[in-house]
Amino acid sequence: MGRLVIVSNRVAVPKRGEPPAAGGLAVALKDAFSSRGGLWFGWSGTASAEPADVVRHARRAGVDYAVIDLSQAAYDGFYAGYANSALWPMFHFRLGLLSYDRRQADCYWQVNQHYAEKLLPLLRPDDTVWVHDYQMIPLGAALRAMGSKHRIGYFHHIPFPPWAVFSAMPGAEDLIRDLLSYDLVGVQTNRDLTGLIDCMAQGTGMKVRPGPEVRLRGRRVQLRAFPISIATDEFSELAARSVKSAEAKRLGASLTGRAMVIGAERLDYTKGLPERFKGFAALLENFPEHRGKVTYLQVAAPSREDVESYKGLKRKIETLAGRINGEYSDADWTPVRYVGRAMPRDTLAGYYRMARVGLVTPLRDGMNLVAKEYVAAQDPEDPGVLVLSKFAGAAEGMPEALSVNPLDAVGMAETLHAALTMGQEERRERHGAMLRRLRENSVGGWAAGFLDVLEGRVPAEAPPTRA
Ligand code: GDG
Repeated sequence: MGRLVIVSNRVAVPKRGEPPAAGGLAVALKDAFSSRGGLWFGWSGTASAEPADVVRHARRAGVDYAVIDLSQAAYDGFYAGYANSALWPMFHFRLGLLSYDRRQADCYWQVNQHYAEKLLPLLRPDDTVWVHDYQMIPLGAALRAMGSKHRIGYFHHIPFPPWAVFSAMPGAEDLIRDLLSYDLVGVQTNRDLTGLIDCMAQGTGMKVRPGPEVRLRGRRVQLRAFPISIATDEFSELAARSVKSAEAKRLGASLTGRAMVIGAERLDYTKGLPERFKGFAALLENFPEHRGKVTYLQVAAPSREDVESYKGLKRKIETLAGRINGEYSDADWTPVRYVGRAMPRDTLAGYYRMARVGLVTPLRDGMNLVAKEYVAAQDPEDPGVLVLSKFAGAAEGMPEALSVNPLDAVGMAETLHAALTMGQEERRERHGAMLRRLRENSVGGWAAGFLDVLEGRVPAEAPPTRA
C-alpha cells in the first residue's frame, strides 16, 4: 500500500519530541499514518510579505510534513477573501453575507494551482491523496491537469447546500466541475449528500447513478456521507481527569451549587451565539424559577477577526451578555459568564463534565464536535443533557439530544427548562445511547471508512456502515 498524503489548509507541525495537537485531524489520522507512513502538505499558517515559494520539510514520528507560507496578498485574496468571505457563508446558507470579488476568486484558483505545483513533485506513484475542505476544492483538478493518476479523495467538513443556494455563487459550475476530478467526494451527513447530489446533477447536467456516483470518461466519482467523530474514550478520560483539577474545583466553588449551562466555540456567525443568548434570556423571563439557580458559561474563542462579517459579532454578543446580566443579576448571582478567549482543551473538558446542560445551537454546522465532546465528557452515572440545534450535522446521529430550532427563543427556553428539570433516569438513558454510538464510531474509524471507499476495499454498491 502506498503512502497516505493529506492536504489541508493549515498544517500544524508538532514541536520536536512532542505529540501532535490533541483534537483535529491529527488524531483522526494517527492509525492510518502509523500503519503506512505519510506526508502532510499545506499552509504553514504564516502570511509573509515575501512571495511564498519555498516548501519547508520536517519529519515527526514517522510523518513527513511539507509546509508553505502564503504571501500577504494570497492570504487576503484566497483565505480571508474568497474562502472565508464567499465560500464559507454560501456553504452555510448565508447568501446575505456572501461577499464575492472576482480578483479574490482568481486568487483562490491560483493558490490551489500553486499548491498543486509544489505538491506533485513530492508524490510517489502509488500514493493516495486525501484533500480536506473548502479552501482546497480546485486542488484535485489542478493535479489532474498536470498528469496525476493518483487516487485522490476530497472531504468537505462543512454543510453542502442544494443547487438553489449553491448556484448563487458566481462560478458555481467551476466549483462543481472541480469536484469531478476526485475519485471520492465525502460529506458529513445524508442531508449534505442530498445537497451534493443535487448540485452534481444540476450544476453539470450529468446523471448521478445509484451508488451514488457519477461516471465520466471511464472514471468514476463516488459520493458518500462519512460523519466525522471524536476520539471518544480519550476525551472521556480527559474530562474525568480534568474535573479534579484546580481550575474545575475553583469553578465548582464559584457556582455554589447552581446548575451550569455551557457553550463553547469559535466566535463565528454560524454558531448561533446571539440566538443562544436570546434563548437563555427567554428562559429567565418565562421560567422565573431558574433565576438565581442557573449560570450560563459561554467560551467564545476569537476567530477570523480580519474578515468583515465577523467584526460586529463580538460586540453584539458582549451587548447581549451585558443586557441579560443588567436585567437579571443579583448581588450574589450573575446569570451569564462570558469568556472571550480560548481555554486549554483539558480545562474545557472538565467544565463540560460539570455542566448540567451542553447548549449547542448553530444555525448551520457541518458536524459540530462540541456536541460529541460534551456527551463523551459526562459522568455516565449522573450525566448532563445535550440541547442541540436541528441544523447541526451532529443532530442526524444524536436523536436522543433535545432538539431545538435556534431561531425560536421561546422554544429554546422551553427546551432548556426541560433539560434543567430532567430526572436522572431519563438523562442516563439518553446519554447512554449517545455515548454507545460515539464509542462505536470513533474518529479513527471515520478516517478508515473514507480510505476504505477511496482505495476500493469496500464494494462500490455498499455504502459505508460507519454512520
Ligand atoms: C469544522 C466544521 C466540523 C472550541 N472552543 C475551544 C476549543 N474548541 C474546540 C472544540 C472542538 C473544536 O474546537 C471545534 O470543532 P467544531 O466541529 O465544533 O467546529 P469548527 O471549528 O467550525 O469545525 C464543523 C469540523 O470542522 C470537523 O469536521 O464538525 O462542522 O465547521 O474540538 O472543543 N478548544 C480549546 N479551547 C477553546 O476555547 N482548546
